[in-house]
Amino acid sequence: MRTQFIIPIFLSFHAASVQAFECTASAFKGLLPENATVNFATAVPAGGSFNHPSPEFPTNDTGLPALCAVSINVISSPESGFNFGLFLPEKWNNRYMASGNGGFGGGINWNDMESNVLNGFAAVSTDTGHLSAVFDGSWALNKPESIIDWGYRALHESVVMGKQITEAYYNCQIQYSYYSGCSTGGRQGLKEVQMFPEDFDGVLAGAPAWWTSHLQTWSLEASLWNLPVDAPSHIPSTLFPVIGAEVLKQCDPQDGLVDGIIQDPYGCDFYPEALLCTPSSNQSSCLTASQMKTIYKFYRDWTDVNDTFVFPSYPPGAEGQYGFLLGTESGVPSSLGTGWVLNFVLNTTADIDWLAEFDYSVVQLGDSINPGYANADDFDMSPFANRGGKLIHYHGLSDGLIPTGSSIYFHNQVLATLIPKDVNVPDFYKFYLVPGMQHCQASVNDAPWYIAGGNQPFSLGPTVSGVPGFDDAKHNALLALMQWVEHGIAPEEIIATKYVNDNVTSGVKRQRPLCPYPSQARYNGTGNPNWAESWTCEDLYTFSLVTQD
Ligand SMILES: *[C@@H]1O[C@H](CO)[C@@H](O)[C@H](O)[C@H]1NC(C)=O
Ligand SMILES: *[C@@H]1O[C@H](CO)[C@@H](O)[C@H](O)[C@H]1NC(C)=O
Ligand SMILES: *[C@@H]1O[C@H](CO)[C@@H](O)[C@H](O)[C@H]1NC(C)=O
Ligand SMILES: *[C@@H]1O[C@H](CO)[C@@H](O)[C@H](O)[C@H]1NC(C)=O
Ligand SMILES: *[C@@H]1O[C@H](CO)[C@@H](O)[C@H](O)[C@H]1NC(C)=O
Ligand SMILES: *[C@@H]1O[C@H](CO)[C@@H](O)[C@H](O)[C@H]1NC(C)=O
Ligand SMILES: *[C@@H]1O[C@H](CO)[C@@H](O)[C@H](O)[C@H]1NC(C)=O
Ligand SMILES: [Ca+2]
Repeated sequence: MRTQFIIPIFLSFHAASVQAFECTASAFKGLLPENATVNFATAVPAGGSFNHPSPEFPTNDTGLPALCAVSINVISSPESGFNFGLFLPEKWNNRYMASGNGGFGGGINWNDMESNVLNGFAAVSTDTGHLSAVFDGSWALNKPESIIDWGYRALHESVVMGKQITEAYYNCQIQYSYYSGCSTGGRQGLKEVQMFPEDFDGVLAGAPAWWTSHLQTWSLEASLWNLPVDAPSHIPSTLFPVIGAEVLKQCDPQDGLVDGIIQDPYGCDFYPEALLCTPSSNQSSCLTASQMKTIYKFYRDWTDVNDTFVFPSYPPGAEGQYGFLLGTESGVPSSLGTGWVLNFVLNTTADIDWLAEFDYSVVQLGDSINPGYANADDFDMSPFANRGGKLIHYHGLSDGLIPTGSSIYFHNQVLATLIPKDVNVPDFYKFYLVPGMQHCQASVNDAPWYIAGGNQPFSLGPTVSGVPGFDDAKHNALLALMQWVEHGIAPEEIIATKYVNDNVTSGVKRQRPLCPYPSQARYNGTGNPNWAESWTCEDLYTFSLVTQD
């Protein structure tokens, strides 16, 4: 039988104190400093909808609990400003929760705010100072102040002002403050930990786009490896599933169980030459020797002039999603790369011949400018650790947008920075890899991925919150974080869930533990592999030395 872990639920729906004022714009106005104005304040009844779609978050909220929805505009410089939103629920759990954004997108994340307000949090999010879709960076052209808002300022200022408004509204202090976000949202969380360690007691950061100046240029470089489309080395996107099938065939069994899931893709000994065309091969499902050279680039770290490490590779197993960047049939490289170089670094609308003109010097220029101070690369997170802050970081191992290796690299840099300072890193920072999970959510071959991280609940439906059926600190990464912050109980394994067809009403397909890095889940050889208890976290790096003599 499935073990039910009995963990106290901390989300007590404590009735809030008497409200100090009504949910009207004029009531909020009195609380604001001179640089801020109220866009609106609207009472939403229980079961109500909230329709403020943006290019980044086009989906409306439905089935909300009774709350006060507030939107505030803040002037951040003579030429820039941002908006933030608050959901202040009638039944408040005395906690505050901020959500993040994605890519270059701009919009208040009312969607994740709904997931959070359903659990009783006072929820906050910012549009980061502009409106745009996730892949569109054109807003940044010659807007250095807006880039700073996107880089870190809008979130921090929103969090601080939002806290003051929340405490005034309930006439009661916030007990704990949290953050949860993925992708750019993960970067925003790490940036907060590094620059403003007082803002949050706990941060849940997924698939962080933390190394902006290298990640965006890697997106461009990886596109260019597969261009031009008429080069013999070009791999058409119709071959990606063929490569993915060969990766799965080779790497799935190497973890000890053939189940469609690659537990350790970077540890897989992948032999791509198995894909080479022979004269008798089906010529539409094999690779030429020229195409093989492109494959080698995909699965190797990007190193450049003087063997400098620039960025890690995709993990084998991300082929289902890497078409986002490499499906370059149009001949146009990824806008995640070109959009950043043009609008954030070079400040130009010039028509650039990327194959001829892009090289490592652009990465170096981006590093030296560090637009908006967006890079979350201050690995000395000891101020956050010293104030008792807790960080949970996770990344899918089939992420085809942000190579998982960049999170591994981040984690290792933190160790290299803090171990010599005698900081016990696992006391404040836990890192989890999620086998089979794609970018932030969803997975290949029904791999368990759901831990109620940033973006995840809303992706399963507007009224989904927590981990339906298993809403405890063993399965819900946010509850694990809260238990760590509020009760000092550190998470070890976190059990990820896959619902049948990602439909929470259809029951559970599989569950499997995610293990604190570098340990990995191993099938214990007996028991139903779809059950978490048939798996054990093994520390593969603990071994005893055998000495000769
Ligand atoms: C969201 O609400 C807006 C404003 O009421 C409406 O125009 C739009 O059609 C809604 N979108 C969806 C997907 O329902
Ligand atoms: C707005 O004004 C307040 C109060 O003076 C200040 O603390 C805050 O930093 C300002 N926000 C921005 C974005 O300039
Ligand atoms: C050749 O490979 C393609 C792509 O995988 C597949 O659709 C097709 O059915 C194969 N043809 C034969 C004769 O097996
Ligand atoms: C590569 O190394 C050479 C010799 O040390 C140095 O002059 C050059 O600046 C280096 N190039 C880069 C891009 O770092
Ligand atoms: C682009 O603009 C930013 C902000 O004004 C500046 O720091 C940067 O140096 C500019 N880039 C170039 C290549 O001049
Ligand atoms: C989820 O499953 C339920 C019941 O099986 C069904 O009614 C519902 O339409 C499904 N939802 C989606 C989004 O497919
Ligand atoms: C393996 O899993 C089975 C079924 O869940 C369980 O009964 C057994 O104790 C486990 N064995 C080990 C060695 O952990
Ligand atoms: Ca496997």
